[in-house]
Amino acid sequence: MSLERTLILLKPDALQRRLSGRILSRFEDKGLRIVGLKLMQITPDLAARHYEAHKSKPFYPGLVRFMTSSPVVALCLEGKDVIAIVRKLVGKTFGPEAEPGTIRGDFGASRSFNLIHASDAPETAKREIELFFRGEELLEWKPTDFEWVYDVQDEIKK
Ligand code: 3AN
Repeated sequence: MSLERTLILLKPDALQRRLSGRILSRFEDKGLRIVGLKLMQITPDLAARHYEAHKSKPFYPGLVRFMTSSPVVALCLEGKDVIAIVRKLVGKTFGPEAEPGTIRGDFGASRSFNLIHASDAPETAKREIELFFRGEELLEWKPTDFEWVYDVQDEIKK
C-alpha cells in the first residue's frame, strides 16, 4: 500500500479561537496518522516562500500579515490518499461557501480568516513539508489499528 504525506497548518485564527484540539480531532477521528506536529511562529520569509504562487494577488499582503500575526500549528499527516481525504475534510476555501460537516464549513464565516491550510497535490505537499519540518521532526510509526482503518485484506486481493 502506498502512503502519502500532506502538510496542514492550523492558522492563527484557529489558535486564537482555541479550536486547534477540535480540528486535530477531525483528522484523528478519520484514522489518519500524525507524523509531525509543532507550534510555531511563521516568519515573513517563510510565509513568502509558502505563498510564492500568490505573490501577485491583491490579497497577498493581507495573507502574509495574517499568517505571521500569531502562532500556528504545523501538522504532517500520513495515510493512503491522505492529500485528497484532508482536502475534503477541510472544505471549500471560504467559510460562507464551505459545506457543513467540513472544518471550514463548521467553524468559519470569514473570506480571509479560513482556519486551515492543506496541501493540494503530491508535489506541493513535498515542497511544503520540507519548508515546515526538518527530516528528524517526522517520525515513522505504525498505529496498532492500521489494519482496521485500511482494509489491508482488500488491498492484497486487488
Ligand atoms: P485553499 O487554501 O482552499 O487551497 P487557495 O490555494 O485558493 O485556497 O488560496 C490560498 C490561500 O490564500 C487561502 N487559504 C486563503 O487563505 C487565501 N486567499 C485566497 N483567496 C483569497 C481572497 N480572495 N482573499 C483573501 N485571502 C484569500
